[in-house]
Amino acid sequence: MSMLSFERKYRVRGGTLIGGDLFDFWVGPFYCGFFGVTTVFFSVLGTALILYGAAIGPTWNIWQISIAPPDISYGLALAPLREGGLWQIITVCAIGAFLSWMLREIEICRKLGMGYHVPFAFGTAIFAYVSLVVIRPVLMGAWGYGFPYGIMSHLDWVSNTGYQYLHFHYNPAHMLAVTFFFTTTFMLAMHGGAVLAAINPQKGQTLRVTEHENSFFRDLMGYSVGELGIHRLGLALALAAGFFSAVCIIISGPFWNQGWPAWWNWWLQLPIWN
Ligand code: 07D
Ligand code: 07D
Repeated sequence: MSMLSFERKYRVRGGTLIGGDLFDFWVGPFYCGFFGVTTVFFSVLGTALILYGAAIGPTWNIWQISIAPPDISYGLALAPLREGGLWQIITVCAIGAFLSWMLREIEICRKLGMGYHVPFAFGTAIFAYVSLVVIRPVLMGAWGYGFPYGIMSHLDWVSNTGYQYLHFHYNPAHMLAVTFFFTTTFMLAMHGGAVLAAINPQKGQTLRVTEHENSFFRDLMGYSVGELGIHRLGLALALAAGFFSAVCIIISGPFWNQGWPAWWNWWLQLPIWN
């Protein structure tokens, strides 16, 4: 059975959240759906506005193009296009496109009768982005706290924002996020390695199965999290990385406005040291 005829069996009507049958069709291998249309709309408009911003800006150098948010003095008001208004509309387009993509994932899950794990995971990435350009700026009282849209300029923003808190590594939620990111890659490397070692044998060698992977880890360290468990663990670690990233930036400013090293003074003030 070719892949396409196999897929055709699952390409059923229904499961849409909005629009009924109107956009319930496929373009080649891609499902359309109402949210496919809105994704295209927001992405095309957002990209066109970035290109417009580049055109009225000083450079076409891909690394240096930057669409900056409004000055802090604009607060939470709308700014003129050339003074951050573009950034504001592009932000709306970006959030519109990301949410549309997530809702399209949900519709596909509904059609296939699958769980919502993938859209939930993407939702965590969207939450991290929204925490940077909406939640924290609103809590701080100005859109100017959002990051600029440029390949190098957004790195400058991360560095500058980090140093405003003296030493961002002392932010406890940043510590958790970093640890979860590192653990995610560690676990993925172990899992990828274990699967390849078992099911991708050299020519002439025998294929091994999941039980061999389990036995490997039981032999190695007395415990294997199991076939389903490793994927639960992977998802949980990755989601925690994104979640604590969002937390670490939301608390920087709105809930803690000194240097992060000073946050640890509670440790020095513990009564046991007296
Ligand atoms: C591999 C999936 C594919 C996605 C890719 C990204 C664009 C932007 C823009 C032409 C893992 C596609 C890129 C569509 C094109 C123009 C104007 C995901 C994979 C390949 N960053 N960041 C990068 C974004 C933030 C930080 C690279 C986006 C925060 C640091 C790429 C966002 C902070 C470093 C990029 C975003 C931050 C980067 C590679 C949104 C904290 C690097 C990304 C929407 C999160 C690295 C020059 C990658 C680099 C890098 C994109 C937000 C920090 C350009 C779309 C503000 C420290 N970021 N970033 O592989 O080399 O992601 O930068 O929030 O060192 Mg960034
Ligand atoms: C926001 C991206 C969302 C993406 C979406 C999708 C498209 C479509 C299309 C490819 C969250 C976009 C899709 C555009 C593409 C096609 C076709 C992901 C987002 C929705 N830090 N730090 C983090 C480390 C330092 C600082 C997070 C490490 C310094 C600040 C992570 C180190 C200082 C902020 C992290 C380190 C500093 C962060 C980023 C080491 C600077 C943030 C990951 C080893 C002097 C940011 C929510 C993330 C954050 C953040 C890691 C160092 C400052 C935990 C490992 C000490 C200001 N840092 N950092 O959030 O939490 O991904 O953002 O030194 O704002 Mg840090």
